[in-house]
Amino acid sequence: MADYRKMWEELGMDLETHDQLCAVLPTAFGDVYLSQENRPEGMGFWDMVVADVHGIRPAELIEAQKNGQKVFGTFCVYVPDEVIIAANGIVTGLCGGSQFWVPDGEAVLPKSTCPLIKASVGARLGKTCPFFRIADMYVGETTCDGKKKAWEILAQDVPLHIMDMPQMKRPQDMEKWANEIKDFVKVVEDFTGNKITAENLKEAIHTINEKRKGLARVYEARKAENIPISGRDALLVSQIAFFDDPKRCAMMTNKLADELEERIKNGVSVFPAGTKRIMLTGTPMAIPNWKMHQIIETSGAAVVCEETCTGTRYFENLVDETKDNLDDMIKAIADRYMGIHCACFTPNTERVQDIIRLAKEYKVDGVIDVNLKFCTLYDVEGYTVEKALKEAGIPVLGIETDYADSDAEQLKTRIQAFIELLD
Ligand code: BJ8
Repeated sequence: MADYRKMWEELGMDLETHDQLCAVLPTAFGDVYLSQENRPEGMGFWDMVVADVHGIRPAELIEAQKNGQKVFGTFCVYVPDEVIIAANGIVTGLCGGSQFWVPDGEAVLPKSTCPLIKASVGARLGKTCPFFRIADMYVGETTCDGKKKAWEILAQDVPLHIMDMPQMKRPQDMEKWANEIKDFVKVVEDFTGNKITAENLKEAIHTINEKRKGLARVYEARKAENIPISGRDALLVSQIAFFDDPKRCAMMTNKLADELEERIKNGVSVFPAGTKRIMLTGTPMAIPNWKMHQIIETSGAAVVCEETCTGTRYFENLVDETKDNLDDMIKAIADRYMGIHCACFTPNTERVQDIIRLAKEYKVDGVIDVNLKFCTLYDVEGYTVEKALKEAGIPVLGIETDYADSDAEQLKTRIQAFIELLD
């Protein structure tokens, strides 16, 4: 690992505490990733990125800032990257996925808050994540109550713009959302000093669509009977996509997809024939949350799809690239993002339809509905999701967990029992 201490120091990070995180991450990564056999060669890129996750990309972002670019930190897949990229800004994900950050979050938040929020706030307040230190502006959204209130804490010393999400998808809500994006255009223009034009927005739409297509190709390969990539590796690709440069992400995912397609042709699989195929649905798994994938894939099954925001919800559906004027493009962006079906909407029948569709497309033997503790939205929606899956004859197991390892053994027992029951 290169030495980034000077950079972290200049970012005002708590180096001593950060050292503790740096000490545990390689072991966790080694246990989950490097212990796998027959991984695609293309994963070397992602291994390298994770090995220096707080070094390589942060250094690039700082370099870009020196050249006048602004970095926007986001927490949700509803924030339209296209707008930021059009204004020559950079987007980086900020969601926290490690138990390491939770205690610092719990110092200011109720314990009964979802771990994703506690970890994100903890990463910021504990000064142990360079991305939180680097971002010039945070972009929040009004998706769930916990996040809405967390913005008030996170906004203490960083400019924070909040996008007001509709709660329903009626025509008036769609119009409101398009207006919200128009306001965001103005905010980004003012903050970057760069005008968003039809030309640069068109180009940004194309860039982000290409990134989505690359990710979609990797996922498409997972539909094959011989599974060319593990769920753990595919998850890592999605997680890093939130941080990486979008053009490089498109290039590397396409390169990986080439290899996966070749593996399919040659009958190469990372799992023995007959391995049960599992789809995960539910709350997002921010890096380095690899817990469920690790448990499932060391229990004799393979994860072949994630209907989550670190899965299909991140890349499915493209923005229409045929529009030529700014208003039509913004409308096209609004339409595409309203095609994401998060549990923060009511009703949310489209998500249930997506889950059934994906279960069939990926030929899964069973679905695990996994929700982060204290996420009321996904927990309550679990009732509808699980009922629909049972009606469709697809076995389903509901799980509630957090980032801690304390329930790992118990989860493993339940998951093994579930896998054994699959036909
Ligand atoms: S579009 S899932 S990224 S809001 S933070 S809702 S887990 S209690 S993350 Fe999300 Fe956007 Fe929806 Fe996707 Fe629950 Fe936790 Fe809230 Fe969460």
